[in-house]
Amino acid sequence: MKNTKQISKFLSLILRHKPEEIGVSMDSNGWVNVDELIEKSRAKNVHFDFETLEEVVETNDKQRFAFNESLTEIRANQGHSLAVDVRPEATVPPAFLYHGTVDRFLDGIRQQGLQKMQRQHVHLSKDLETAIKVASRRGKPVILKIQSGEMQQDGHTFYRSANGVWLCEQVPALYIQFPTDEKA
Ligand code: HQG
Repeated sequence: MKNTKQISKFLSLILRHKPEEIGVSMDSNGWVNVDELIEKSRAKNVHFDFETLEEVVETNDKQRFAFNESLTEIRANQGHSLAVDVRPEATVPPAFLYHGTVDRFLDGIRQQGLQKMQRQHVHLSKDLETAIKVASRRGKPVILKIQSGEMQQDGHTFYRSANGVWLCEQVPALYIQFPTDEKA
């Protein structure tokens, strides 16, 4: 009934370049109200409902769009010609997150905690599977359980990237649960 690709292209135009095309308001972080977007698009003869919008966000090959936590706002994740700040926003993390690494890094991590090394942030995941996959790039996975809830309460900031990766500046060793040492 509706072509998600066409809608995706239309959303790119509105959310990255020309919100004024349909007269929708956008805040300085690129967010647009979902109901307003649907309504004002309809007024310009572009018809889609919330379910279709959800489908476009979820299935988009390059994860071009994201909803806010409460699904009331939507924005493009990148590619703006408008001056908006689309850095991930600070978010309350789940109580625990995971980090997959390998044996040879454990001494360093015990001493300095998790550091961002060459990246902008330390990468953490909500599920074990992802952590295992990340670690497997380097060898036999060692999974660290991070007390992210407690960390956040103690004043550390967490971000969730558009593709679901959890990010932070560093993880002090005191918030890291190491697997029980099996060394004989
Ligand atoms: C380790 C891929 C010693 C850390 C994946 C990790 C992921 C320490 C390595 C994304 C340490 C850094 C991120 C310390 C941390 N001493 N070693 N104090 N602190 N390390 O690649 O998390 O392909 O920068 O355990 O999907 O492995 O880039 O981080 O093993 O999401 O799109 O130092 O990379 O995505 O390695 O992987 P990385 P990561 P992309």
